[in-house]
Amino acid sequence: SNRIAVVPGSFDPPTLGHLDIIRRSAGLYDELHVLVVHNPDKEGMLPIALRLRLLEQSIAEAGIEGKITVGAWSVGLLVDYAQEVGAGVLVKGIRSQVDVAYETPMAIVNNHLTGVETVFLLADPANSAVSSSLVRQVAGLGGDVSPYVPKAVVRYLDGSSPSDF
Ligand code: COD
Repeated sequence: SNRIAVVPGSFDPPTLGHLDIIRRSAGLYDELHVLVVHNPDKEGMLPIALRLRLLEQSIAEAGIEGKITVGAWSVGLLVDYAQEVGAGVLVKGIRSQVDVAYETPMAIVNNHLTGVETVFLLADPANSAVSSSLVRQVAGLGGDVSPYVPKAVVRYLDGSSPSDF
């Protein structure tokens, strides 16, 4: 159904950019599945269970938990999960032409696979420089990432040592 959408990502860690896309998607759809997908091309920093917990806390602290389910997916195609939960839409955030170039072939292939549509939301310009990889790098070098991540992530990072990243 097109009233149910999946917002997939690595969320390693979740950022304010992710949270903005999640909040805006929740305004567009009746039911939202925020899905932590294991990306085989990216070596992860945080364990999947921790990303799930940080997402759940961030969503709850933003007060938008109503119609959102947080889950993880590591076996098989993203579109298989979408079919399983009856979602007709995948939502992706677009910061720049780089994101368009990365997302376009996936959107086409996913549509060919099951007919699922991909909806692109333009990133809030305030978040257009924010990425999980930048947050990992700044946190790993001991910098302040509080302008870029939800409070739950700040609390987690404050409790860990930079060498954990
Ligand atoms: N502002 C707005 N949006 C943002 C921001 C920001 N600051 N930062 C990230 N986003 C968006 C991204 O563009 C993306 O849409 C989403 O948030 C998640 O971002 P990341 O970095 O956490 O996740 P990615 O880019 O590593 O994506 C991982 C996916 C698993 C979603 C992706 O690889 C995917 O769709 N894989 C499909 C696997 C599959 O089934 N393949 C076969 C067919 S293609």
